[in-house]
Amino acid sequence: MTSILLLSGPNLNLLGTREPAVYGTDTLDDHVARATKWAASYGFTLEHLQSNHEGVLIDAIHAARGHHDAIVMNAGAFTHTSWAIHDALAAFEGVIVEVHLSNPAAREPFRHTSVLAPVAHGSIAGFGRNSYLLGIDAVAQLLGRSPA
Ligand code: CA2
Repeated sequence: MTSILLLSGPNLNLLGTREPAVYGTDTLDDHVARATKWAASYGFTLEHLQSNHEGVLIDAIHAARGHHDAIVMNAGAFTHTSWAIHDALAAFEGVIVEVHLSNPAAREPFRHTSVLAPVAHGSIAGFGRNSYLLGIDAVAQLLGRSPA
């Protein structure tokens, strides 16, 4: 069965508690629950990990090799800075989709660059609570799958 690893980076555990105008009112648990159901509609399983620590995310990417078919990742602010996550993702042989709730290109200049985008198959940004679902749609399309 196709298995997706959903990774959430720093501060995303705060979703739903602050900045609703930027990130919406859903909690991370809400997003994960919806993403899990959406993945199941394709027959995919989904495992989620959130960490505020770069090394924990890197270890999870390494552990995904041979265990997951795809990584959907919202790396939070590590998106703009972490060449270490870039290198870890580059060593993953499956599908990689970068996801953002907001549209970083429309925000502060430091958010305009993603150092992860070059090693992702593609990026979804700016669709709020639908961004994670669109990320799963992208995995399905890349794997040639349609809803069950
Ligand atoms: O739009 C996204 O999904 C981001 O990845 C979110 C990151 C930000 O650094 C990226 O530029 C874009 C930040 C996540 C922080 O989330 C919070 C949620 C509630 C309260 C405070 C932070």
